[in-house]
Amino acid sequence: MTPVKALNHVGIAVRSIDAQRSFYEDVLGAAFEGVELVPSQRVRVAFFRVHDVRLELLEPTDDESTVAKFLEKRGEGLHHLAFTVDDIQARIAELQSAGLRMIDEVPRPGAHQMQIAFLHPKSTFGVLTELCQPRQGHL
Ligand code: CMX
Repeated sequence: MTPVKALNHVGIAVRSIDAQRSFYEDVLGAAFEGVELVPSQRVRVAFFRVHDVRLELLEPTDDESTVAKFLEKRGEGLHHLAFTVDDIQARIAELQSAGLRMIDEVPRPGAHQMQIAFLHPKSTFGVLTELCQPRQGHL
């Protein structure tokens, strides 16, 4: 199996980005990078950078968002881990042929103009896991 290249970001489900921003920015000293809407995922996402890793706060934009369901079921907290890969389509094929269950069999656009694909938590011992392929030369 081809190893992942790096931990790209940690996803954290939140009810309100505004309520938590000061903790990450002022208490932890992480660099705030901005907020982006990801309509396909029905989330508003805030990014904070700590060296080579981002923290991604995910706030649902409506009740149908998977993050809204997560908050209802489990409350606020860690939501997923995302790993950088080079050739996301090839990695998906490799994981599928090893018998892992993908949520996304075809990569789709995520935040930061990355191509992303999620593995199902039932195949990853309960940790929702994302593969992401950043644009050339970006984190
Ligand atoms: N981490 C671990 N397990 C999770 C989870 C998470 N973040 N979200 C859901 N699950 C678990 C549920 O607890 C449930 O487990 P049990 O069957 O043991 O109760 C199981 O997955 C299925 O959950 P569900 O509520 O029945 O079904 P959902 O409709 O919520 O779908 C999932 C679950 C994982 C398929 C869906 O949340 C998904 O497709 N997630 C990937 C996309 C996503 O999270 N996008 C937001 C991030 C945006 C971004 O980074 O760009």
